[in-house]
Amino acid sequence: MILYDYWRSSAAYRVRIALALKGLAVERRFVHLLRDGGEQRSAAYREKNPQGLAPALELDDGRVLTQSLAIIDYLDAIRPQPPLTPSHAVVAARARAVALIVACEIHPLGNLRVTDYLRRELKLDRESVETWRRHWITAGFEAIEAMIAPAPFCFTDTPSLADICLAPQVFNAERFGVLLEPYPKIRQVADVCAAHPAFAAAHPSRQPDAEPTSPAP
Ligand SMILES: N[C@@H](CCC(=O)N[C@@H](CS)C(=O)NCC(=O)O)C(=O)O
Repeated sequence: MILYDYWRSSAAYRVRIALALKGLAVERRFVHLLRDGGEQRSAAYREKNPQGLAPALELDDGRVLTQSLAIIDYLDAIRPQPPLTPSHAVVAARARAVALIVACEIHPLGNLRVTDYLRRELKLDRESVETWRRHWITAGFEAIEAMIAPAPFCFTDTPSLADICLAPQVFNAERFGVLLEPYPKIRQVADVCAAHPAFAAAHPSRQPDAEPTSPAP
């Protein structure tokens, strides 16, 4: 399998965590989100992912999967151990709810193409865009803080989809200046994730395409 990846893509980061948890090795191809107007927008990459977003996972037969949560569901199906969905139905629903808050209601509002649109088309200045981004992260984190019950992961003693989505979002939040002090449970889960080898291996700073000094998009 080939993962189309970018070190600082938090959606790709989710897939990297899932791959590491499952012990699945993949070939990596890097899609630079800022170079040449964004390699994700190139015709060649859109043949892989018509949305022009990272990540994408190309299977050995050439078929391509997109959307990080769908890719993670696929990995869970082909390699059931360790399971990423809690066995108890209510806990599973709660874990998925946290994952969906991150993936559907925080991340898309601060995504590169959205913030580009705010700047270029709606003429918002940089500070206004950063205020927008922090607003939606904060709204999501307030809800997640009220929902999770660290055990020591969000709901369970092993990582679930909730943790796989939350840890990369915490990385993003810190990158954009959202302080975690008001969210002690999120902080606690993030620290537990950071100490887990699969999460550590997937961290942006550990990726071959990492650029520690590049500016925030
Ligand atoms: N919902 C998608 C989101 C994918 C996504 O937005 N990826 C970002 C990086 S985290 C991206 O490629 N952004 C490029 C752009 O906005 O142009 C998923 O979970 O895979």
